Amino acid sequence: MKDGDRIMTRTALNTAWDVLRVLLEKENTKSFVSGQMVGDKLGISRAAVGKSVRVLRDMGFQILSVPSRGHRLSEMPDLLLPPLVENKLRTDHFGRDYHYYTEAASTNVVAKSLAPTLETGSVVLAEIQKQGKGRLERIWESPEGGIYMSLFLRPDIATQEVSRITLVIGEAIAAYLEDISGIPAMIKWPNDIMMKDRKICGILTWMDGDMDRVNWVIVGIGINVNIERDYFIEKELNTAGSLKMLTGADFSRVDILTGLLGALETGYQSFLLDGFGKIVPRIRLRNYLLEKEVAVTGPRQRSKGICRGIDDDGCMILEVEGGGSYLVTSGDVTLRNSRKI
Ligand code: BT5
Repeated sequence: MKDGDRIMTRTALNTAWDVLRVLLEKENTKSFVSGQMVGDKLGISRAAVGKSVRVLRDMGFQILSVPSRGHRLSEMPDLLLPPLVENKLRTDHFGRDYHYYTEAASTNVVAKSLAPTLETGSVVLAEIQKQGKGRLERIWESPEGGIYMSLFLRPDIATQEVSRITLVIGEAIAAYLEDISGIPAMIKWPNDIMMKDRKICGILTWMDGDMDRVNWVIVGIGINVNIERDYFIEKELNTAGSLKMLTGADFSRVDILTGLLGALETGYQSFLLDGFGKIVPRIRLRNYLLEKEVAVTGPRQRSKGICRGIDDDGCMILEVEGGGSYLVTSGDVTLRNSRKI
């Protein structure tokens, strides 16, 4: 993305996206459409259409323009622009209200600031994040080539149930990533998705509510898609991985984003309609920590033991050293004796 778009007004961008929408219409991808026709459709001048075409070219679109015939889209950059996402989205709600940024400090922070105006299924997405957040003030590195989004939800559930949403979303992400890559995807309780022992995706859930009711939940999702191995080496993220690194292939982020939003919508609806109990067995099958030695750091304590499973409420069953087991409701889990890879 060029610097130009940062100083470009929203209106110019919105017009460019409208022109792109027309060029994306089925019949117009196969043949030329005249500037006059595009202009008439949008109620703008031919010159304004020409300007939008130049804006789109600057973003990386290849558009053939032939005098007396018009314009035709020939190649598209892998950007998550609203018209490209709309074009492939097959959901009822998720992603229909879509807030796109070429760059943001953190999409969770943006979503929080927009909260009063957002609804269930609203998505805030940025191509890169400058201050991507992990849990406990940690950093989520967010270079070009990843997907950084915050999904906004207004679930009618009790505050104690919010942590289940992280697991429900995690299960849907894991199943989807496994499906498209052919590589098994596991959930490292409570918020990481692991493939081939590498962290491919992290989830950061924020909520607002009181003792009785949840006002909103923001599920921040970061997925490493087309990020090179060298990037992780440079950042000393020894156990991070990307789909590209594990498969050797480049993925279409638009396809992943839109497909994933479909999977997330289905998973979330099933959670609301059928209940968490229906999803727990699938979460258990993807338990990356099962029978592994772990250290859990909670708000007040640190315990060591072996993960013996996940209970019906989504808590981790920890068998502690010296016998006895207890349920961990939240916390930060590290693998003991794990090799840096
Ligand atoms: C997480 O935290 O894994 C939650 C990450 C959530 C990121 C999304 S992106 C969209 C939304 N907006 C935000 O600002 N955040 C959310 P945690 O479990 O605390 O893990 C953080 C740790 O993961 C770091 O301390 C690093 O060790 C490692 N890490 C950082 N960047 C990574 C990356 N790109 N890939 C894999 N591991 C990474």
